[in-house]
Amino acid sequence: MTHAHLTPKVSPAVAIESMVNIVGKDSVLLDPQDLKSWGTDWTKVFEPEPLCIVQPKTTEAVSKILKYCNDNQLAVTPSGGRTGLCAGAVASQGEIVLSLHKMNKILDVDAVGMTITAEAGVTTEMLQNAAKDAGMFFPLDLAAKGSCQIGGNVATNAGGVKLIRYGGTREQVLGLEVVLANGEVLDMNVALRKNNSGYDLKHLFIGSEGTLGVVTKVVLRLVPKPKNLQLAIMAVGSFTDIPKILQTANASGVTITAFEFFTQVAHKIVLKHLPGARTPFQEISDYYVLLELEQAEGEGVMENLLGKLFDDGIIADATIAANSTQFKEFWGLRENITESLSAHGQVRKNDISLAIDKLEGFVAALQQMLANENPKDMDLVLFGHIGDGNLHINYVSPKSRDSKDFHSVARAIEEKVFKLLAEFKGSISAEHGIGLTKKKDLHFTRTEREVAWMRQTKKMWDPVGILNPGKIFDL
Ligand code: 2HG
Ligand code: ZN
Repeated sequence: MTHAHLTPKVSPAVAIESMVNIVGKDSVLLDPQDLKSWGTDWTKVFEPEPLCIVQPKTTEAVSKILKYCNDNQLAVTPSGGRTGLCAGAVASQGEIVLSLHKMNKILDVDAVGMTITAEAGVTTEMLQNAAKDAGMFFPLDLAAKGSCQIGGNVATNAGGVKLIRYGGTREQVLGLEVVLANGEVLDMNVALRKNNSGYDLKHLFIGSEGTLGVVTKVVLRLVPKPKNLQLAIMAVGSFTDIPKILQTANASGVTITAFEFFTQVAHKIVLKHLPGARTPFQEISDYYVLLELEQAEGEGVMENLLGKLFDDGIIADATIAANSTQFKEFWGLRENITESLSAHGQVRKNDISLAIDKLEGFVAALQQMLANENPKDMDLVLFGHIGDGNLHINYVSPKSRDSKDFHSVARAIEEKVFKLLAEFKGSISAEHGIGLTKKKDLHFTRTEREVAWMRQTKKMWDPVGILNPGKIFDL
């Protein structure tokens, strides 16, 4: 299988041999098991079928690989930690998977300029640890941090749990080195905080899902270590109270570092599947909010805020993490939702966003719509980075249910959700991207003219169309 617009000029065997000539035998994987696991991401709905997996160790090798593929019209799927949730790194049509995981060196930590420079295959957690060792903080934080790689974070403009305080990946990137489809190495690597000298091209590659170039090196900003972090988990009776908590917290002048929520059903599923998980509450509640904030030593900022929320009747119950073990436990109740849902059943995912002031109206309309639908054998699990207006909706059915039937029922509801979302001017993807799974829904969020300009942009940077073909939109 190949992509319709690409007619390879060489046979598969010759293409593989050429890859071996560039990176060596040890760095080209052909074993069926390897093809299966390196050819897919966490989406798991497409059958992986890559031609081979190539693992270069240098930018120069990436350049040679892309030049060869461009000259010979071979499709390439760039690959990071493969933790994506919309099939952006899936190779199901004979693509060459270009894995950056052997380019995994931290090149520099600058404590004065507060920057860190790394190759694309470095994991997010390695960056966090390196920043910590140097007395600073790398603020990108997501549940997949142990596996996902900074090149993939950049390519998908990953969001995560600290976006409310520090911004997403885009806000952390100061410089990039990118290899273009024709093999040209584009150096946009100057680590300046201010640089208004013409178009800032690096931003085009951030969030482009590997369709415009391959990220090989990244310069990121670091920030001072946050002050003494406080974490509270709150039980809330109605969704409408959640924006009120945010509003009260903002009005009291605290520095929020995370504001997450999940529903009762999400909580129950985590308690069932996460070994050792416990609920901090006596009574079950419809919604839970996790609030993390900074406070100076000895200040009672969190206590005061919770006191006010109780007095105003906004929250029903709350607990503050008393030590680092509890801190991890509370975060675990949120961060393990995705894995617990996968263990629990078959899952279809939405990752939507709305302006904060539209959240309440949208969720009320959504709940009304779902009450009318009342789908059999299906839970709709809501959670997410609600402080940024990012709502994850997961449709979950028992594993025993026929998968086709599950997806067709879930799809019918999903379409209604997207239509409603468009009325509220929201986005069908807040942070996970479009990849393969959400291509057909791009029109809910982007105008025809926007997509036309996206296509023009793609044609300019990758005229042959070898880079991650079929992702975001078809050519
Ligand atoms: C999270 O916020 C991730 O935990 C995954 O973005 C969300 O599984 C999901 O839908
Ligand atoms: Zn998320």
